[in-house]
Amino acid sequence: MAKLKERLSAKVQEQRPRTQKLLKEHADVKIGEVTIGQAIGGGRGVRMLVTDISYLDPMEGIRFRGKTIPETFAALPKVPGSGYPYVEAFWWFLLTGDVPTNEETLDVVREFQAHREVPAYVGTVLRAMPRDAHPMVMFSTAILAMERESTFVKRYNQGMKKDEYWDATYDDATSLLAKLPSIAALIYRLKYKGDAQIAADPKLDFGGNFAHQMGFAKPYDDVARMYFILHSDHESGNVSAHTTHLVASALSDAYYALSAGIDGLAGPLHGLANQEVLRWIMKFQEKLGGAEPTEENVKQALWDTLKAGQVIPGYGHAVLRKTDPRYVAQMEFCQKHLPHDPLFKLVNMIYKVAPGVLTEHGKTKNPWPNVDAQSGVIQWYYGLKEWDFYTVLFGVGRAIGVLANITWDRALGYPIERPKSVTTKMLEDVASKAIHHDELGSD
Ligand code: NMX
Ligand code: MLT
Repeated sequence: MAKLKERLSAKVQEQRPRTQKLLKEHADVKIGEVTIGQAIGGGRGVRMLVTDISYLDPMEGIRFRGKTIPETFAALPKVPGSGYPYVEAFWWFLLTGDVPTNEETLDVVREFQAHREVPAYVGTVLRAMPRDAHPMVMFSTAILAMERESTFVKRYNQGMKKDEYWDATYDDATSLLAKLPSIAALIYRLKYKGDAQIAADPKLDFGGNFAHQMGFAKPYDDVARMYFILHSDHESGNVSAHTTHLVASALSDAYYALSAGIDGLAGPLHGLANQEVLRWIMKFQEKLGGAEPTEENVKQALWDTLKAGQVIPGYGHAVLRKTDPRYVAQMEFCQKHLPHDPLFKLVNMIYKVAPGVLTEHGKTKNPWPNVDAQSGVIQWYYGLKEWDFYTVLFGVGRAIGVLANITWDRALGYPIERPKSVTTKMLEDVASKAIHHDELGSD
């Protein structure tokens, strides 16, 4: 058994009694209440999901297993000659909450290498798709096409016991995750490089092999490692994580669940915002027609966007109320590696101006930038200029978090998700005090 699975098994045995005790002895204890505004308004602030893998504080931003982004990068074993950790070490850390040793990390590296090969039929499926299919459609389709590989389904059909579900989910998650960088690179080279594919290098790690198969030289391997870790998890309520969790709760396997989660990530209010940021910037530069960007013309373009009834991509957040620390981490990377890049300078200028414009506009609860405002600049600088591919990069990273989450969902026996609906008339009756909310029933 892989070292990681062994450790995870011990953690599962430790954690299960805690969840069982809460359910058995404290199931009626309230952790909040739901208002009409929350029921209509996308469940904002409703505490109804449980995960120990990451937590998002509105002011501080994300912590992975209790660690901030800089603490996470500092703690995990680094790839030799690289400033960034192995993605494989991060996977161990998200699953177990423990920082792996170098030896443990290399065990995961070998496990991923053993599962890296993408079935040939995935290429056949992707090549049969229209060449103008969006890369996110191709990514989701590739994942879904591999569903026939699911160990969970095979074992389920053989009568697997409920307390073994996590074990089969772990196997599916490992096999799927290990293939994602190669699938992403296959899509990239198929769509933009005339289908000139680059074979995997069996010696390389997750991030290193991705850079290699994409055809980008160093330090793109570090960019990839940083990018995948930063985008991995943002607690459970975001659309991609919640969708993956929801679909998996029906015991749909990891392939179905991740493919659905990726579909959610493809929305412009979620992960697609990273391509929208680049699109906005390119349109803005086109309008300038060679003139220098200034705070004044940036401000004007932001107002034009708002007045046209559109959102400023890369700004705002459903939970965060300050600059996203993932934005800061990428900004610091740019300050170190590409301080004089014109696109980076422009993004900084937008950062200077946009929060004021959005505050004056007066709608958004958070005028500060999120992860997507900065991420395209780095890709562009290193030569990845096909911005409609950017959300696939987000998707490879997000898979790490959501696959860790559904493994734990099955370990802790979380049931099928099925919140209750009410009708508009019921809300009107409660609002007018014609009935008390207790009369709506509790199921
Ligand atoms: N530009 C213009 N208007 C905005 C923006 C923005 N960046 N952000 C929020 N608003 C508006 C929002 O559309 C809403 O308007 P209305 O009342 O007319 O419906 C109002 O402000 C209140 O929204 P909030 O409560 O502040 O935000 P909410 O939680 O509903 O939505 C986002 C959060 C992230 C969907 C929203 O801020 C947004 O659309 N941002 C731009 C797209 C983006 O960058 N998404 C990426 C998020 C991160 N990710 O990767 O997923
Ligand atoms: C994410 O990383 O999922 C986004 O920031 C959106 C969110 O957390 O709601």
